[in-house]
Amino acid sequence: MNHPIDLRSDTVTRPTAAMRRAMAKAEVGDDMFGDDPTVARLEARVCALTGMEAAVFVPSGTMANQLAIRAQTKPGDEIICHPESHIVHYETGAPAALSGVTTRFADGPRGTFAPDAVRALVRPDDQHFAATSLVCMENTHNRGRGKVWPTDQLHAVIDAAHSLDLRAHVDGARLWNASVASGVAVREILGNADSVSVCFSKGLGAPVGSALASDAATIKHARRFRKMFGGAMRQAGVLAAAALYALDHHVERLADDHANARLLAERLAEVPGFAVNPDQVETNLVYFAVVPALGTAAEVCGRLEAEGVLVLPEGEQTIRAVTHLDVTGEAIKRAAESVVRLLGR
Ligand code: TLP
Repeated sequence: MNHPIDLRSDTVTRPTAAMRRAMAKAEVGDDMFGDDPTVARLEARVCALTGMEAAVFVPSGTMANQLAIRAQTKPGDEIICHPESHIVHYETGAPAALSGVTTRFADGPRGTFAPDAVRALVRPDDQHFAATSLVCMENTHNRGRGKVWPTDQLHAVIDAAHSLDLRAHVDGARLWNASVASGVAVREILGNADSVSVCFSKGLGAPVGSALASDAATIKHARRFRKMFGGAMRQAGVLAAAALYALDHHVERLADDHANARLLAERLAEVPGFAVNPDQVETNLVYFAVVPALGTAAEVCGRLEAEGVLVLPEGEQTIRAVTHLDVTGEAIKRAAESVVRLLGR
């Protein structure tokens, strides 16, 4: 297999030559002494984009989410999340392990939920109960097949949280995709949210890096936990330079990834035994179900790998394909042809 078309995740992108040049030129210093000017520039940029007061650069989206939880809850508290959220599904039980909190599930279509779900789940102020302290939303929603939260609904959940004295966090690993797909600026999407995590290493194509943004007191608190969790870095300006380059050059082009995802879904919809609705492809994630007669998702992924197309099983019969910076429209067409050739008979 010479050049596999890698659709496993938008995390697989490699830094471009221009991004590497920006990294090589970065001014750096020891960030633990507050000496790295490029990290400072990135954090200021994140504040401007999100409308938040302060931000902290961290190695991963997982760390950004976990700092948000640790800094806005106390051990023994309860948080409200969608059952399919990344925080619940893919962060190795970290809310319990790192923050000592329990989780209640607000369910709803494709990773979204209604303000009423929050009202129904919040615990009364009574000595028997865990104190509910934080609501987490994810936009776009990964396991919700790249769903963009309707902005009004997101704001209504934030308002409901605030009226109940809860904080509201947005996992915005792919908030850039939500913004490009909806045409709504990131800060407008966030409205009155209390904190947001954003990633530079997904669709934006940076090799490493995420940020948590919030009010100054929360970020000050989060910096302590960043150190405690082992995520405080030194000459991190080389990484921040990649993130700044990505913000300057790789945001608008996410529209290409969204168009390619749709193209892929339209082609896959023609394969008998594949269930995918192209109209539901809002951003860069394509989830499709395969009928058992074609094999399990893992078996189908194995056969596709032999054809040079890498995708991920996301359940017994479900497969995820993700479009990104390193796959062109041409490559997507070739990937779709391989699938049709292999399975479309
Ligand atoms: N998601 C990864 C995997 O962990 C599943 C992927 O390939 O999609 N929030 C959301 C919504 C995410 O999708 C991810 C990564 C994260 C947080 C965590 O980011 P990292 O991988 O930087 O810890």
